[in-house]
Amino acid sequence: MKTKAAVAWQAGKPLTIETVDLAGPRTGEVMVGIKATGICHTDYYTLSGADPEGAFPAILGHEGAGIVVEVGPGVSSLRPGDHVIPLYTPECRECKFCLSRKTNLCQKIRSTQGRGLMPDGTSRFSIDGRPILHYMGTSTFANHIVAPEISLAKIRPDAPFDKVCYIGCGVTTGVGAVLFSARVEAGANVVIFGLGGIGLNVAQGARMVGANRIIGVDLNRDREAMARKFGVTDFLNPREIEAAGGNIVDAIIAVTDGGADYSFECIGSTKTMRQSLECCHKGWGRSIIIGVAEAGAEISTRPFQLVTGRKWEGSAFGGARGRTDVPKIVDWYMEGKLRIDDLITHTLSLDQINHGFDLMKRGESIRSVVVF
Ligand code: NAD
Ligand code: DAO
Ligand code: ZN
Ligand code: ZN
Repeated sequence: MKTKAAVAWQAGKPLTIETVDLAGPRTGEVMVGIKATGICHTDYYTLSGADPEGAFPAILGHEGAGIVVEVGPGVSSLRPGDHVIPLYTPECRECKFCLSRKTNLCQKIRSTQGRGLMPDGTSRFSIDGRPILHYMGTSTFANHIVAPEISLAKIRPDAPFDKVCYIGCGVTTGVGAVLFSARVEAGANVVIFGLGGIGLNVAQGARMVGANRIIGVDLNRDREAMARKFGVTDFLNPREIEAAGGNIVDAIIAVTDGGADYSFECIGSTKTMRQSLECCHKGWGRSIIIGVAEAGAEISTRPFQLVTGRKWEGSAFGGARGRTDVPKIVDWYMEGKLRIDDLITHTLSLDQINHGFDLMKRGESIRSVVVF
């Protein structure tokens, strides 16, 4: 079939809207009509050329929601009409990683997904016979996609696509990091570095579990009002603290009577990753790295920070097992336990998608959503 998509032809160039050929689903695959997609920092990271796995031409996008149109042979858990959220972290429930119960990083289709291909090593997208690569197993900047069954979470049919698409990455990454990766307990002191599309969701996750102080750190003072709405109790701007002769780590240690029980780095800077570890409480504080740093970057600290009980960890897709946990997160939103609407600051059409990237680069949006 023919469908419309925003195609990334090469790194650093704007996307162009094209009519794309999409081949039907093969064994274990499902065709989905995408109804809405968020634009995430990671799409920009790949488009900029900084992503070592980034390959072109490709159809980016990994934060979508839509409706099953057709299922291929052997598909048993989905049928046409089901509402779904595509998963860049699949859940096969049978690989060593899934069976370990220690990680959400299913590896069943990792090697082909990382090369922009379906599990059989080919692409379903093409233009004039030239293959166009998939992206993160999702490619939600296309009006229709084909994805593996294990990369689709079935969600309730009354959830609005233009809001719950954000659960495909940002909401789950932030809220999940608190609930599934760190398992923050009520009464804990939480520090969040970076109050953007991910950090604000860490904040609402921390509020959900009954954290005590939720300290938000951001250079952009405009983020304070929104952060307070999402649970941040204290806002710290490192530039203002430095201008007054202090430093952010000492400021956090002072506010928390010794340091954070949990800190979350939601920026992707190795400098703030170090601060995120060193602001942790001696003996037990845990620093969870969510931000993705530039390729080849390295982190450092004095090893004595670890000897004295601070822990450095990471979280991908919030530690969520997508097919199991994403439907629950959609329920939490529908039950009013999570807020999404305020975070979606811009709603755009597909042909405005490059404007969505510009808003994100200028720090003017939290989330832009493209509606098909
Ligand atoms: P964003 O741009 O919306 O937010 C980043 C925030 O950090 C902004 O508010 C900015 O003002 C602030 N900031 C920048 N430099 C700072 C500094 N030195 N000190 C304090 N604040 C600073 O980005 P986002 O969409 O929230 O994504 C954050 C990171 O998370 C990115 O690196 C992204 O690639 C990554 N990410 C990780 C996962 C995962 O599963 N681990 C998933 C999605 C995104
Ligand atoms: O299993 O090796 C692997 C890759 C897992 C990918 C997890 C991606 C998390 C960070 C990237 C940001 C996603 C939007
Ligand atoms: Zn994302
Ligand atoms: Zn698996």
